[in-house]
Amino acid sequence: MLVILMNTQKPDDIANRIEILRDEIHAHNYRYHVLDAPTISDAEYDRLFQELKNLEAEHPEFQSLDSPTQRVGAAPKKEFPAVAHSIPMLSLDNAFSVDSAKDFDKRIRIRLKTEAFITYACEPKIDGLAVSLVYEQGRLISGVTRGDGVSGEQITENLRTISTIPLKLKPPFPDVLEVRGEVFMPKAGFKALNEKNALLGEKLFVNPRNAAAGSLRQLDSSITAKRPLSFFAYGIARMEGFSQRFSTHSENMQALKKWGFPVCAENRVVEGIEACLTYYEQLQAKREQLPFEIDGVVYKVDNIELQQQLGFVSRAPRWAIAHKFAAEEAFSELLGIEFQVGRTGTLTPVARLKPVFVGGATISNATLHNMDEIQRKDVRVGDTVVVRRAGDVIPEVASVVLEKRPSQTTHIAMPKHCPICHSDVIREKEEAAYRCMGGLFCAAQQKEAILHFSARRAMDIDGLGIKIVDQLVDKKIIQTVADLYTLSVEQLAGLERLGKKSAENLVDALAKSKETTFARFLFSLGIREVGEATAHNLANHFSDLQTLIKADELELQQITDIGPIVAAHIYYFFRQPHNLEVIQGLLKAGIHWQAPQSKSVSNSPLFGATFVLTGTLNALSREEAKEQLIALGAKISEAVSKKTSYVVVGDSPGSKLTKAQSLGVPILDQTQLLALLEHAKQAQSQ
Ligand code: 5U1
Repeated sequence: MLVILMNTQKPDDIANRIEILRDEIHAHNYRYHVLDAPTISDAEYDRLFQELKNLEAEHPEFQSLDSPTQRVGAAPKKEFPAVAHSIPMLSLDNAFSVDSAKDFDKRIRIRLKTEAFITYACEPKIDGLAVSLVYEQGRLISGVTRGDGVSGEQITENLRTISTIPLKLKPPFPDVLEVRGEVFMPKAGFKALNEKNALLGEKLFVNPRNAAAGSLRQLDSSITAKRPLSFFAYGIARMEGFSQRFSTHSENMQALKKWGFPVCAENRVVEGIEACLTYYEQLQAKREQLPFEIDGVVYKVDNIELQQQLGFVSRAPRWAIAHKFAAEEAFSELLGIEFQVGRTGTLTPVARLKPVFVGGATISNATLHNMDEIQRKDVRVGDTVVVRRAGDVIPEVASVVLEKRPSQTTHIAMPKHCPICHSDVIREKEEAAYRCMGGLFCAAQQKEAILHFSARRAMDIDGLGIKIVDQLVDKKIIQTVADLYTLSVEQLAGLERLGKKSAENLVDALAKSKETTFARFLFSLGIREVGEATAHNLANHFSDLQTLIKADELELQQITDIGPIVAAHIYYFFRQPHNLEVIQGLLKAGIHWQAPQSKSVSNSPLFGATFVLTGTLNALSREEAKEQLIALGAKISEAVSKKTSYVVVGDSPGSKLTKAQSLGVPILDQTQLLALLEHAKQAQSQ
């Protein structure tokens, strides 16, 4: 029976009752959400919850962040603060075939000098978002996204709203505990959320992962609280002040369960790689029936001492691997073709398909890459085609089912005129691509040029998305990137779906973008074949813009990585009066950057050294690495050659690593790069 406390009670009694209610409700939450085995009715639960809410409202002095009432969300935030992880959040290497999974096992046994079977912990790879949770004295005090692995965004309030994440641990627990795991949206919750959103005419999510990501990134945690999110713990990153030590990963998982964390029931411990492969097959067969999306399985060496012996390569452990499921495929009908016009005028054929569910999302468009591909695959409108989707990559038409070809099909031809601006479409010599010759007269190219200009790695104009650019160009408010800087709050606030506040923010972002670097500015111009690395090399070589504009093709070819084709693109870009006008407009609008400090650069020990970066960098972003290296007088190259001074290797490096090894070029991991940058900065400042 429930006892409703009256206000006449003494503060100690009230505090005790609040504590009892919290513990009881936490226990019921755990039984309901984690064990799926409730022991009281919904009505009884609601009564307990209401009593606690009333007491907390009457006695705010006893309010606590780990109360179950706090799961409803906190006041909206302005932004998520960035916080460094105390221990980096590692990523996993991938195996896409049985052979590479076997190679993983072989590498481990060679390193450990053993022929014996390795004991592996096998787990589903949940398709969600990795987070890190920190508990002090058993209470959740911080929750952070993976971010770049070194630091992430503090989203504690949002994570508190997830019913399967414990706010308080079950004793006995360590003084400090840092837990890693995955937040995800179960399939049923995703379906219900999209059905509700469809009824309300709100945005539909593409798949459960995107829905989970969108829900976690809400600045208003009361919105997150309404989203059906869940969590599985998959590792302990840090444990302090606990008498027990665990010698295996599976023991860690058992301890996490005891402290109240949900741990996936599909986890198994097996002996040897063949047993891992059997687990993979079994889980793949079960994949459709699982209540959550998975994209593969993870194998981890179970013994923690062996994990320590194996260590890491850059940011991935040598003792674990994600064995990914093959790309998903489905049949669909090719209803038609549209040609999309890109930034440089390239026309890409896009297949319009009868909607089909594949790889966790409904697909109605897929790329056909280019005309050569269409011919090679002999794709025709009316065909039944195989649509393939792997991870986050753009879905593609993989092949045609010739046996199902109807008697009436239509061959696909490249249009002679641009579908957007009706200018001529030309195939340039020795190129696979066809291009619209409309240049910046073409609205599609204008839009792409503006989006490229404003991208994070270019001028970094926050809040200028495709919907706004579409309206600005379609309504002929702007035509070039220079026009962006003439926009007023009133003009922007007049656009659909853009309130006054967002319009003000966008004008602020435009003003902020005016302070940039020479390299970013050059990259943002969208000169053909001038990516970030080439833009950096140009900025490093030329002391100012006017000297670059005047440079001839031969001079341009003296610069690292610039051959005759790229040199010609740069040369002709600066010979177009229209481009010079746009540049003039941008400078007049106030875009500026600091001139290079060549004297101090020549003091730098990295002056003149050539770096190639490969793989994903976590310790600092690729952009930051490049900017710092350039500032220290180094050059960035895309290709490894005997002349390369260093190759910096991040996660999942490409063939550049193998090339560097074969040429004997020194290889740096990210920690070594940081040390080198530090050393060079010190030397430069002396
Ligand atoms: N199940 C599972 N997913 N997952 C992802 N375990 C697991 N472990 C990970 C990651 C990134 O990393 C540790 C091996 C460090």
